Amino acid sequence: MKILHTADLHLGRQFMGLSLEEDHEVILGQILEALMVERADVLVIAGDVFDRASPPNSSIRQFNRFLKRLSEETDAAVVMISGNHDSGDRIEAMSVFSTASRVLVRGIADAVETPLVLRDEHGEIAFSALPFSYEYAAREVFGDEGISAPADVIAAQISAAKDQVPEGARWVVVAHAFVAGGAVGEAERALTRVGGIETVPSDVFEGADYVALGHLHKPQEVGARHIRYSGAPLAFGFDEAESEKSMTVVDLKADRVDIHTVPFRPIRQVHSLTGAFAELLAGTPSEDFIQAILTDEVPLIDPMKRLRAIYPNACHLAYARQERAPETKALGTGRTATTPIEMVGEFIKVVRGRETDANETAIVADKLHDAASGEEQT
Ligand SMILES: [Mn+2]
Repeated sequence: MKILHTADLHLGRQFMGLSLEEDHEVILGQILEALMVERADVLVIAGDVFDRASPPNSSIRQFNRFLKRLSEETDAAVVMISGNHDSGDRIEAMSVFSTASRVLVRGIADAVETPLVLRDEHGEIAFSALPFSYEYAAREVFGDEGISAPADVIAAQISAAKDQVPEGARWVVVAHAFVAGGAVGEAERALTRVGGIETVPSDVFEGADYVALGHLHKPQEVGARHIRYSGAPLAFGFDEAESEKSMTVVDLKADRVDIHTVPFRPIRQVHSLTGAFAELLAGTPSEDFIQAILTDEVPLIDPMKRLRAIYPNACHLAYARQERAPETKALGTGRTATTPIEMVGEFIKVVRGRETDANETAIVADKLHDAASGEEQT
């Protein structure tokens, strides 16, 4: 049985304010391609399908198109859970009409944890899909006031799941959690709302033949070779510059798992360039996401605009000697601004050295109103 393990798609996410819709489109195509090339029997998406509970309609449509192609162009079974960025109810909605024989979609934790059972030449394989759940929700679902940390939630879900695994079947667990020992980046949101320990010990998965994890964005194993994060398909920040993203292909044999990765080929990569401004301007033009760290001693005039002539997706600029940067001139001299209009006024005053006039204030007020009421269609 071959499993293609992915996670943390974060559809709808932006990179420093730039849309990743095209990047995601290409990545989704590569998942379908890998399913076919690898002849995978099952696609696993281990949570964080979307970047937020209410993703843009364009992202929902994008995912719907992906699911349609998945069902029309492949025979793969699908096992999918919600992650901490998802609305559990939104993901759960996709389970309503799914065929129990080849699809298991779970958005909301349940005390009855029925697996998807598939067969290969070696026998049965049970897939337990454990949706992400906060502690307060799990306390209600499991009727256990003692659940006070993510480790307790997973332990309750695992215990419910284990009961339902058929005798002699191999067992695959899909979960969205921070397993102790994993390397965390800057893009992962904390899994506990009240603070405290958010990690789960890897031995909670005792007895599983493979654990397909979501949450940490770097591809990695934790605690054992068969407990793995596939990682996110795209780098979402400059802390992930130059990192390679991949899917994990798991070949589940009778008594062992063979694991290899299939790299994603993103249309835009993430680079952090350090050097003198003149050197960077002489570099090879690129559409990649660029962060420039300038080593120049003297502040430059509008360096970002000139950089973007070579690197149109340059989106962050800093000076190695940060104290010289004109961009870091502090706001907050004078009294504290209290309303959005006052804040914009303070900003304009710092930038231009004079107060806004009545006409400018009216324009600002008008734009703020449009933004607040969501009518700005640009
Ligand atoms: Mn994530």
